[in-house]
Amino acid sequence: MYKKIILISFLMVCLMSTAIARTPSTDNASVYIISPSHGEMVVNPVTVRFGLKGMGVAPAGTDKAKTGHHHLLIDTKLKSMDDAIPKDKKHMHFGGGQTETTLKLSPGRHTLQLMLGDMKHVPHNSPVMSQQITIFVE
Ligand SMILES: [Cu+2]
Repeated sequence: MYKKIILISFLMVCLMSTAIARTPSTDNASVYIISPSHGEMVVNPVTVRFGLKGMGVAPAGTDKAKTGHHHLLIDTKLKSMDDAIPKDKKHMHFGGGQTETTLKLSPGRHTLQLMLGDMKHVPHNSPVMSQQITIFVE
């Protein structure tokens, strides 16, 4: 019984320490998609421009307060704010500090959302993310 309580306490401390480890964002931080705009009809290749206020852009791995790098979520939403952002076709990382990208998307409806991540690709506390916008590709 005691062993169980100790184990559960230990696991809770582990969970709390990962939450504490998240990098703080600034109160006035906001990230937004400059273009395209919500509801816009676009043609390939689609250039997406990233906007950031209240914090700075720094390449991945840079240990500097109030900075992060952009992530573009395509047709998906982030499931966890406590883990590193996945790296795949739907979760693009701009670890070089890029502030725009050019995509080739299949014709039809797509969603885009920007998410700032810290030097280890983990969302800040509180998370800095844009509205999810919908675009239509011809
Ligand atoms: Cu990243």
